[in-house]
Amino acid sequence: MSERTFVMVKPDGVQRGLIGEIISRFETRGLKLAGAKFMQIDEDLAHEHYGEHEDKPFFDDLVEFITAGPVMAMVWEGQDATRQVRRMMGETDPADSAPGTIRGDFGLDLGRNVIHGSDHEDEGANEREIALFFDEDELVDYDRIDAEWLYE
Ligand code: DAT
Ligand code: MG
Repeated sequence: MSERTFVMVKPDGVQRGLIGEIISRFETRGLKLAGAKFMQIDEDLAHEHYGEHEDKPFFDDLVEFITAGPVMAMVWEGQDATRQVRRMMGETDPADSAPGTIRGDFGLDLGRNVIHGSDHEDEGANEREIALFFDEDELVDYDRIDAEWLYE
């Protein structure tokens, strides 16, 4: 079933010049870009976005990291998009991520893992995160010209 998911190139990915490479992977996979915003996350948004981790010992470092520089926030759409993006990202820790995944190809350290994607095991996380970063009118509805060659 086609769905939208929230994806973000984190400040380390932006600073390391990986935006294009990461977008390219999702594009060539066949996912459709529905929205994009190059932005700076402030403290409040960081707390809301990572609210589930508020009680974790790494929370302060996580907030500091995600607000340390601009991010590329995006919405990608397609069949099973949330789970497929997570599979392309790899594991939370780049050190455990298989080569060929984004974190496995571009990261080494848990605290610098390049990319965020909505958790497919957390029901509705994709919709919640999209709403946190995007207004409805910032998302675009259109067809990719290759859609009939991507889907049976
Ligand atoms: P993911 O980003 O794969 O969804 P998560 O939601 O469990 O992982 O955690 C959010 C971020 O917090 C993760 O990208 C990196 C950081 N993080 C997670 N577990 C950590 C830990 N044990 N120590 C330090 N940072 C951690
Ligand atoms: Mg998560």
